[in-house]
Amino acid sequence: SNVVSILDDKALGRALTRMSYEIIERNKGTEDLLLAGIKTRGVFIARRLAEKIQEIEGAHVPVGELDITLYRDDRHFNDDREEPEVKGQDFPVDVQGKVVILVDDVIFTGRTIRAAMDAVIDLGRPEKIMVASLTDRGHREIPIKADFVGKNIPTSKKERVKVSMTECDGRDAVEIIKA
Ligand code: 3GP
Ligand code: 5GP
Ligand code: MG
Repeated sequence: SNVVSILDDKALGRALTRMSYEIIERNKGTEDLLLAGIKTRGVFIARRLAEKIQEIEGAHVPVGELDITLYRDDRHFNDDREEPEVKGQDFPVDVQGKVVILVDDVIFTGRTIRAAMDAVIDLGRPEKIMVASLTDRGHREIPIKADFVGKNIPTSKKERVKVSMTECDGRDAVEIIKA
């Protein structure tokens, strides 16, 4: 088959639980944390992390949303591709002085995270920006790394990582779609 299962619902849940503990440990608690989910699935992942942090620490961590999309779908096959574009943001609190954790489902070239960093810095001066991604498929084109990763997935450039979240896909799963 051209579909390979990487994480089932239980494994995906455990990965998010581990990431939640790592976020708390690295920040010595939850003070000044702000999770910024990148639409679409990054927002659901950010909300799940916030729920788990609430269960673990009994602390409320606000979740904001960043809407970053590309001009074209074929960018990965086009040398003349365009950069990710920030369409908007919705933050419940000021980013000033906050530890802003950008949250996405897949990190690939790193260009989406770069655009997200620009958008956050435009809003104010965060104390720190960190990156959490459910998966890292490699192939970075700029020097950006994720601080918290659910699963590293070595891929070829032609393969696709399929992330399904119950909130929008009816189930939790990570799969590789072979080219
Ligand atoms: P997301 O909004 O939840 O991240 O880009 C729109 C959707 O297409 C994304 O959902 C993502 O899951 C999916 N997708 C699959 N392959 C790619 C890719 O190579 N680039 C981008 N930008 N999106 C991809
Ligand atoms: P980057 O900007 O790092 O190249 O890609 C990050 C964004 O592109 C993520 O938000 C993700 O939605 C999308 N993306 C890139 N490659 C994949 C992939 O293989 N699968 C999925 N689901 N999304 C991808
Ligand atoms: Mg994404």
